[in-house]
Amino acid sequence: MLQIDISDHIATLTLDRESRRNALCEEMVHAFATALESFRAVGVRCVVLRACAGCKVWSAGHDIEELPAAGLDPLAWRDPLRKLVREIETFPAPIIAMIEGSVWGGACETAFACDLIVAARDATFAATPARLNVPYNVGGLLTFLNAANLRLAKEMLFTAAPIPAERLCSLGIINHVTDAADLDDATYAMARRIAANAPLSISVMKEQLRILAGAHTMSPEDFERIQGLRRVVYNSQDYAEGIRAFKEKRKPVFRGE
Ligand code: YXS
Repeated sequence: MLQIDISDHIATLTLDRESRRNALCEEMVHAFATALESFRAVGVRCVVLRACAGCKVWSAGHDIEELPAAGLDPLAWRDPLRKLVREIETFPAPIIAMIEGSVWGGACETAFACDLIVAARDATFAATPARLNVPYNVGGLLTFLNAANLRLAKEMLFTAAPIPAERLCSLGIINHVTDAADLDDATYAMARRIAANAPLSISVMKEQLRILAGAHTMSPEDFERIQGLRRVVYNSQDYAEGIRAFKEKRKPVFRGE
C-alpha cells in the first residue's frame, strides 16, 4: 500500500493501492505512521508524499468502506484520517505533497496538511463531505481554513467540485504547479534545498507554525454546540444514504433528514 525510499536525507512515500484508487484505509495509515517513525530515527530532513507516476487518481480520500454506520462520529479522534493529518503536522521535518491526478475528500485535507504542495498543472482537488453528507470535524475544517481562505473553503466544501491546481496556485493555496513532465524535478529540487538547510531551525519553525495556526480560542459551549450539530448529520438518514449510494454506485438522494 506504501512504497518507501530514502536517499540523501530525503524520504519518499508513494501511495500504492491503485485497486482502491489509493483510498486512505487504516492499514495504509498505520504503515504511514510506522514509516515516519523510521524516518525520524534516521534524521530524514524532508519527506515527499506522492502516488505512482502517471496516476489518474492521487487518492480517493478516506476509505468509505471504513466509515462507521450512522450514529457514530465518522471523523473522531482515532479515525485513520485524523491520525494521518496529525502525523503529518507533527513530523519534525517538512513534508511536500507531490500531486498528479485527482485528489478527493480526506486526501484533499491530507495534501493541505502537508507543509508544501507541488502539483501537476492538470491536477484537481475536490473536498467531498457534502457529496456524502459527512459532518467534517473541527480540526479538519481548520486545516482547510489555514490552507485556504474562508471564501474558497466554503466554495470547495459546499460545491464538492474538483478545483484545478492552477487556480489554487494562483490563490496561494498550492506552492507550485508544473507540467507533469517536470513535477519530479521541481519537487526534489525543493526537497534538496530544504534538506541542505539547518534541520533544527526548520523543525522548530514547523512546530511553532503548527501551534500558531491552531491557536483558536473556543468556549466549551461553542465546542459542544458544534459537536451537537455534527451529531445531527451523522445520525441522519442522509448519512446512511450517502454511504449506501456510493456502495451501490448510484447518485445519492438526500432529503435533508
Ligand atoms: O468497484 P470496486 O470494488 O472495483 O471498487 C472501486 C471503488 O469502490 C473503489 N473506491 C473506493 N473505495 C473506498 N473508498 C473510496 N474513497 C474509494 N474510491 C474508490 O475503488 C475501485 C475503483 O473505483 P472507480 O471504479 O470508481 O474508479 P474510477 O477511476 O472510475 O473513479 C475514481 C474516482 C476517485 C473518481 C471514484 O472512485 C470516486 O469518486 N471515488 C470516491 C471519491 C470520494 O468521494 N471520496 C471521499 C471519501 S470520504 C472522505 O474522504 C471524507 C470522509 S469526506 O467525504 O468528509 O471528505
